[in-house]
Amino acid sequence: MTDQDYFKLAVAAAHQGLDTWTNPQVGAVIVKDGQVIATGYHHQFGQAHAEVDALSQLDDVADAKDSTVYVTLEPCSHYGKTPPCAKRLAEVGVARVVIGQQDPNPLVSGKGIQLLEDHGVAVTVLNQTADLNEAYTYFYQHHQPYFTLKYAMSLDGKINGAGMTRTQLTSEPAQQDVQQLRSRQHAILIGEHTLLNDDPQLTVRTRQQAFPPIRIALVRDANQLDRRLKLFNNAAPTWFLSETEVTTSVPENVKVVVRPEWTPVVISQYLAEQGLQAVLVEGGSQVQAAFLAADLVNELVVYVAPKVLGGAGLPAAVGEPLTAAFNLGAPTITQFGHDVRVRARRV
Ligand code: AOF
Ligand code: ZN
Repeated sequence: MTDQDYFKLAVAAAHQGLDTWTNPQVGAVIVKDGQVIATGYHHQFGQAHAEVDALSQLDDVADAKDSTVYVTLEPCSHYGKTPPCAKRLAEVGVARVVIGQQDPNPLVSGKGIQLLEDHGVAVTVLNQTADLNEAYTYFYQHHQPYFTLKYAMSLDGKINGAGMTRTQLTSEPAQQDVQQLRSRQHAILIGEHTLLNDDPQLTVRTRQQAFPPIRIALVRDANQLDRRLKLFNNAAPTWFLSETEVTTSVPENVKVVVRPEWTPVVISQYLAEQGLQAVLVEGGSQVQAAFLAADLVNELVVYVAPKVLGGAGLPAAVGEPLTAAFNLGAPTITQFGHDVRVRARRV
């Protein structure tokens, strides 16, 4: 087995951590004399980091002496919720650490590697984890959330049929995929029109999450909202970004934040301040266009259903003019039942 082979095992372990919100997914594998002697990962926000989880799998921690540790992210150097992992690895006497990427978090960045090297541990950085923790890395590099725009549309580019009710465009397999997509987000954001028209639940129904995504709706006046709207239920936290001060009391899971105007740039700044790294924008067409126009969209996930709705007045996927059209990178295309998913990233 090569470094690459062992490293792949660490990446696979990292993917098992589904509740790390808003910490990174990290996996670690300890190898000695060509044998994997322990595998670990970061299970949940606030719990043991991957390296320490792997060490805890050993009957005797002394077995880690002179081993090589493959870890997807630079071991940490700070006292946070747990003591520094780089120090722990040095203390148990590991000979070498192979790292997927340097930690973009300034608390750690480069300092974990330095600490290991200062203690005589050999370090190799592979720079190979672009797909893991994409939003985490983007957030620390750009100081704003990684926004994914998601919508479903007909073959003629419409997101809703006539009338004021929601049109179900895609079928069950695509809807299941949306649940997967939602489950990886820190927040799901919608505009007022979608809130009032669709009354969505915006929850992840496929699995119980320790930290479900925060449901965020843009509203002109939170006082005017009908308390029977599903976002008022306690299935997940809800934030209303309101342009009018609230004078009425709201349930415990609901927070109202007031600004004179919630433009995409103001929203992005606020959500970044709140530490939200991955935000899904789920409509409707004006909000989608506004985020595209503000050049804040990192990725588009578009489900195309084999339907033609027609109608000049129906809402289009991007409902407002964009000042500048732009190209995206090569898409990945996946079929879900009769529907097609197109995923494309900004380049
Ligand atoms: C993790 N899990 O396996 C590793 C992390 O909030 P704390 O104290 O748990 O620290 C979070 C930071 O620790 C995180 O941003 C990253 O810089 C570093 N490494 N974090 O949650 C892990 N290795
Ligand atoms: Zn750590």
